[in-house]
Amino acid sequence: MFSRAIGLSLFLLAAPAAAQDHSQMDHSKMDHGQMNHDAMPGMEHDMSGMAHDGMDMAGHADAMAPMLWRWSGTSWQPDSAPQPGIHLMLDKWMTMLVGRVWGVADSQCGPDGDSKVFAPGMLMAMAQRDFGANDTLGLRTMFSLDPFMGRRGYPLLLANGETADGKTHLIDRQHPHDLFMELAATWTHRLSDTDSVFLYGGYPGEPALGPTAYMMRISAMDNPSTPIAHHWLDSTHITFGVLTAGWTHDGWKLEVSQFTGREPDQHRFDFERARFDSTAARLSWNPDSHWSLQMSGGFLKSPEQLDPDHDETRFTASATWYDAFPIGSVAATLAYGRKYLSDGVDEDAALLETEFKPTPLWTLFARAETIASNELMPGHDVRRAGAVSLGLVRDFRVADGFKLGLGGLYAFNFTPASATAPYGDNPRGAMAFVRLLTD
Ligand SMILES: [Cu+2]
Repeated sequence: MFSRAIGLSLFLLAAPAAAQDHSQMDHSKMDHGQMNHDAMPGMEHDMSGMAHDGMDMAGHADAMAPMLWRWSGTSWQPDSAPQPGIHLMLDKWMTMLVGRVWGVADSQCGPDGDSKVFAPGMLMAMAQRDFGANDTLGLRTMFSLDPFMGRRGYPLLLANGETADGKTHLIDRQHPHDLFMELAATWTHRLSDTDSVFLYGGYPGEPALGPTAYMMRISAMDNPSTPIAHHWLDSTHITFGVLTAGWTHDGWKLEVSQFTGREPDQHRFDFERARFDSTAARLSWNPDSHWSLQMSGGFLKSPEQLDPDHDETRFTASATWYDAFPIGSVAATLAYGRKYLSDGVDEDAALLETEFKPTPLWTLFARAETIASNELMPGHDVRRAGAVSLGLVRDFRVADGFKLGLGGLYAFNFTPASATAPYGDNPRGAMAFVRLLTD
């Protein structure tokens, strides 16, 4: 009953947000022409030398080649979303460095809770250059500091997915990510002012499935915690072997990936066998500079190391919105994911998250999630659970291009009755953190 109440309250939360966002969308269409001013602040000068003439008119940087892959994999976010990072021109190469290192003190309450101090983080370096008027090569590397926290990751009530020992499911803990999160190259060929085609290869890389991975998602960047819905939405972001072909037309993108279905194993420093046995397709649409929508579906061959006989069919849909107002900037994502396992299990998850920055040095963030999982229950019974978290960060500028932040978050968890793990009466979680990041 509790889980139904959560599902309903999420829906009630999401519906007015969606309605409100819709009115915002009409408004934002009117200032479509302003896109280039709020897109990628700090990069306008670098961009201008390389931008193609059609860019101002079309208003979709992605379709026009420069900085094609600003986020994880080949995913899109709103064109107006600013990307923090250090941008440099090195001869003909446009380069960008993004880094975030956290120190987190984590405490999860209840019998299955635990405490830990750990240091997650990510570093991303990308470079791209044009060849002639119509071709662009992009290279990207993305590293995670997670493996240094140990194979059991960190305590996070209701998190489930992957394994620490190759034998048991990791439950109520978030697994560490692999050291090599993305080593990828893209080749983009521009066909006209509005059309381009591209090829993307990653080992590891991210297939065309799901929204932008949470660590690069504009509505989640300031939250040190992984969404418990991660394995229903964007968990394929580290895949050992991805090949994607796509076509962009103005604000539309259609892409197809062939990739390795198996999730990374518990050895987080290594490279794993590329199998290219799974397929995904994604349709993305940026109707204006403030919105990014996607629908995607995939067939994953034997994704689970602990359940290798079963395949998965996944469907996701998401909408991300970003806008800047006199009182501050707002980013939000509403996402839904559903997994159909070949043994008949049907599980879904929904997420609504938002970040509000009244000034560049203050961030308020919130996330509400619901998951239906078969790993939280004995006998693999699918049960619903949920979490709502709220957080705050205060940043300080410590050097040119760098910010140091202090923050915290508090999470309320809604646990299934008679779950495998005893959760107690107050399944809450809290994190206090310090972080250093590129601005
Ligand atoms: Cu992940």
